Amino acid sequence: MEDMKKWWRDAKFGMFIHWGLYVLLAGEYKGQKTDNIAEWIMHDLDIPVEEYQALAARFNPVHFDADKIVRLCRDTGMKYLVFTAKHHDGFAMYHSKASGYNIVDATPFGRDAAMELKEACDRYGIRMCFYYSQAQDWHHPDGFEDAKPMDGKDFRRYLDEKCVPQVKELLTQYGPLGLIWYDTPMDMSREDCLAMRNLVREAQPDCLVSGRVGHGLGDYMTTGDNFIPLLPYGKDFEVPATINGTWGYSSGDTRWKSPEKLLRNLVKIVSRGGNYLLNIGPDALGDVPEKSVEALGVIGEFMRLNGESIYATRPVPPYPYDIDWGYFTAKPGKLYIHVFDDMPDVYLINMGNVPRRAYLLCDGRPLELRQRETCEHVHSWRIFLPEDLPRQIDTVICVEVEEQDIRFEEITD
Ligand code: H79
Repeated sequence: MEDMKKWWRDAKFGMFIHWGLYVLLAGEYKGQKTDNIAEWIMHDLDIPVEEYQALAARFNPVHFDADKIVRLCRDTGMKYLVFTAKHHDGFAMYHSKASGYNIVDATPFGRDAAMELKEACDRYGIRMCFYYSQAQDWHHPDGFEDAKPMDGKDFRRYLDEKCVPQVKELLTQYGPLGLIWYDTPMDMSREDCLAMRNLVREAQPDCLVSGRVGHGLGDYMTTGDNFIPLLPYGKDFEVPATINGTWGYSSGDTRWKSPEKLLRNLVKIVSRGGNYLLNIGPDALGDVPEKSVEALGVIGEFMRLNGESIYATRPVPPYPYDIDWGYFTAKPGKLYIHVFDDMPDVYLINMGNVPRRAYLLCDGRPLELRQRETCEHVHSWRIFLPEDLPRQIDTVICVEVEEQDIRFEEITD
């Protein structure tokens, strides 16, 4: 069990892809706009099932290029890809036999996007994973819809007819998967949640299950959307996050996070022991928004030079002082200091380790390291940064220490 989680724990960074019929509306229906996450438009604007499902006849994203998307994933330094096989709207973005309401049988596009992505993932060494909305289904009459009462609904019938067969299809039609990303378990019973987990275990024992299977039955904790734990959490966790203010493509959304902010989030999450699952939302033609491509390009550049300070790192115990200039990550015998501010030097106060040497990770340049020349902190060190520092959002210093584990001592008087 522990072994099956190693790839995921070391990966740190994954790509989420939200893509479905909702991209045709891009946040607007019959002149009405939604400010909410755009993949919720069917629910939020009360679009009747018959009207929404008619979108399928218009779905023809001729620019969709799985190879290009997976190259973007690889070039950003992301190690796994989670694709929305079925979101709450109930539409399958893969070739499903269990329901004709799918991308191959119900659209002029007629291609299995999931298969194309899986094949591209195999080419580039990326783990393919599927998102599947197991409780909410706004197309099937017996699925959950938000928190609406289930009176008169036969949830079991939905599970038997659609949900279980579809998850089985995903687990058998696409080869080995990294994980199944369940979402919003709503009021599902522990027994039903357990059955959804066991479905995965039986078909693919090495495939992980996200925290949102419900009742704490996942292989790791999934935080709230865009929520980052404050401290090292002590257990495996993943933060699903958007680059702007929506998961599914929205033409009006301008809430873009800067590349600096995204990189800071990645390092922050990794420093606290988690994974960052960052979303892109391709549009109705299958194109990834230019703003997203640009931002991911900046992160990719950082990762190419500094990936060692991210992948397979472990969190460091909390630093005993309140700093806002950066974060720490670690590997056995190595402390990585992520410096986001312009500073001439970095102090390591109350360090529990003996540093051997310090160097700039991006080019290997040695950095001057001195024991701090004051009497109040014996175990404190100062590292000098050169003036001709390469311009980076996050300057990473590697400090090699004599001990395996990185420690900071508590503050004493
Ligand atoms: O797939 C993405 C979201 O669609 C999904 N999880 C991520 C990964 C998600 N499902 N539910 N939620 C997120 C919480 C939804 C909250 C809201 Fe709403 C939906 C706020 C606005 C629209 C429901 C309707 C609550 C208020 C109005």
